[in-house]
Amino acid sequence: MFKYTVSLILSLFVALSSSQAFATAENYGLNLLEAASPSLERITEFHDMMLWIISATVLFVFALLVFVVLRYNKAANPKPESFSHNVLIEIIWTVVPIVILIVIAVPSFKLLYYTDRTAEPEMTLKVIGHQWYWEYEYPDQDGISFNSYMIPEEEIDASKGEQRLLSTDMKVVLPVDTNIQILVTSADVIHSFAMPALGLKTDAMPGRLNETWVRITKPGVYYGQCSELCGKDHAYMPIEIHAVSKEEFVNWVEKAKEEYSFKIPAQSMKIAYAQ
Ligand SMILES: [Cu+2]
Repeated sequence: MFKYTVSLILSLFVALSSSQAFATAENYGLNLLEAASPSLERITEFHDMMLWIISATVLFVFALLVFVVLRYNKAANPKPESFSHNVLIEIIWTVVPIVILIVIAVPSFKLLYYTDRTAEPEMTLKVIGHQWYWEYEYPDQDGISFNSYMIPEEEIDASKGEQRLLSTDMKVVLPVDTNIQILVTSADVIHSFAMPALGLKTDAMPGRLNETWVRITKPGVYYGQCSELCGKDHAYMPIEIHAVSKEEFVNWVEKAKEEYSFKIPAQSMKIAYAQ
């Protein structure tokens, strides 16, 4: 038991001290993913600040409880005082929480408006949730459009770095250091477009166009999942984003225009041919 506890504590320590694997969750990981967008950088800062405030509050209340239990129990304090009000202390325990809430609210609202939308989008990605896959459109790149399905577990090729339940057949390719407006909607039920390493989570509502934005700071592969319970295959509609340099993106667009720039997505064609 002791050995187990020590190894658990050690593994927690290692998980806390070592930085996270890039853009993917790791076993027993505790912190947020390494930030790959200014939004997640700010979310992480806010999270860290909140952790201090929460920890201090919990410790203070706990210490107060211990003090009251020890100092004012029946044995230590046989004759209780008869007063039940103290104006000064009542003002303090009203004003202090209000100040703490203001300290939290100001950066919270700033962050909310920062992540809400970007003033100057350089391109747009439209994301449409379906039961159970994602459809992507690039309206600024001649309407490149495709569907993206999860790669089934038995077809996962680990040598290519593919991840079970996360890799998709069609990847979303986006340029780094570009303000990208993301429009999110749904064709059927409510889904949620979520990318933890980019600090994104926006509901995909049928009949509504929600907006968010991202600026990816590091090239790499990023994974996300639908984060709104949307039916039986909710767990099987991951999102895979490949962030590449601007030049690589231009090259990809040229190729993608020829391959996917028609209104019937490739997968539907496959199904149509099969029938
Ligand atoms: Cu979904």
